[in-house]
Amino acid sequence: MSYIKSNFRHPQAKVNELGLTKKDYEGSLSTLCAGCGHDSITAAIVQAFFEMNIEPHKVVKTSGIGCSSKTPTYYLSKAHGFNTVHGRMPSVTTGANMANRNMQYIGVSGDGDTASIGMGQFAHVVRRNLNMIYIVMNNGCYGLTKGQDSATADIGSAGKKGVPNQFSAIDLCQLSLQLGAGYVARSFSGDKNQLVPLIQGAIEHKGFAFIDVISPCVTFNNTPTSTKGYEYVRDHLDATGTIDFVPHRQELKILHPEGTSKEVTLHDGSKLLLKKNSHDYDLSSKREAMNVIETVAEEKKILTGLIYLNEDDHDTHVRINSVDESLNALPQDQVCPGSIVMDDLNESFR
Ligand SMILES: Cc1ncc(C[n+]2csc(CCOP(=O)(O)OP(=O)(O)O)c2C)c(N)n1
Ligand code: SF4
Ligand SMILES: [Mg+2]
Repeated sequence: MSYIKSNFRHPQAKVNELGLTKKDYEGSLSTLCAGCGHDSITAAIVQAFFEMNIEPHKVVKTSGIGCSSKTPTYYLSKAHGFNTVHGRMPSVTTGANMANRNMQYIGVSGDGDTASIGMGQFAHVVRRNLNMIYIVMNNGCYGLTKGQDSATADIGSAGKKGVPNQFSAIDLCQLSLQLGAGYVARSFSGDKNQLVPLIQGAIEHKGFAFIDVISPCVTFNNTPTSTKGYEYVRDHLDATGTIDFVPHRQELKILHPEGTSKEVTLHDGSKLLLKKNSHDYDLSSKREAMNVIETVAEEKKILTGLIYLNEDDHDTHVRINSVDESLNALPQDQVCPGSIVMDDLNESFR
């Protein structure tokens, strides 16, 4: 069920380069619990796309099943969307992307949707390096079905029922790194300043961009004994550094005086400015990224920020050498080989 929002627009509301206001990037009113971290991630997605001047109808938003997977209803109402079966968001997004590579793909999922029922699909969409943003709204539980521990719940962590989780957690950033993702980041729903530029960097990245966002479930997993609750997460954050996104046309010096930041140039010439903290390692080194995640986890902290970036890898379309045009733009003789070719093909399998 979704509720209709008022259409009122403040006459002086800020507009972007397309003449659109932030409201044009929103969706229906959220029906999630008040204070749910997922709503903050929705707000960050709205802001990121608004600031990047992306036409909403050029976006495809997909999701699986869960409170997290309901959120596409709350952003980009003019985008194309598909709310798939539980854990099947990757395959549906892959199909859409294969049919039309000229759209911006954003899939959102939950820790249950990704790390349990959808694990097989997740592994393969990463290794194929599909050009998409994949956001996991990670609350360590199955929020929609009343808070059971998920596969990302830390061992010993206890939600509302007070029973400590017995099993070790899957770290989705480590897994993505191992499977070959070129853009790996982690953030916290309560840190919009960090999350918005991370989403903007992911939009520009050509290939699979993974963002694990710790997003507390206020109803079932926000207790003092839970390692995914607001208080615990706030007290245990350890960022790789601060981050700013600079669109390709904007002057760098406006944001940072020279010498204080490390620049990473993205595909279209946009830049990510990273002000490193003590974890000063080579972002393009998978080994070093793995090492820093492990080191911070051993200190019982949560590493956030951009963790790994490899801009040189080829996305699925380059690897399979597919056509540039979307399939619906191709003439009939190119999409249909004709009965003679089909007969020959069938014959070759006999
Ligand atoms: C095939 C199938 N199995 C089980 C369910 C029940 N179910 C609905 S949502 C969900 C888990 C949701 O957890 P998560 O993906 O972490 O999302 P959250 O609600 O925590 O945001 C489950 C098991 C289902 N809808 N479909
Ligand atoms: S049950 Fe938890 S995850 Fe679901 S909307 Fe409520 S707070 Fe959010
Ligand atoms: Mg969850």
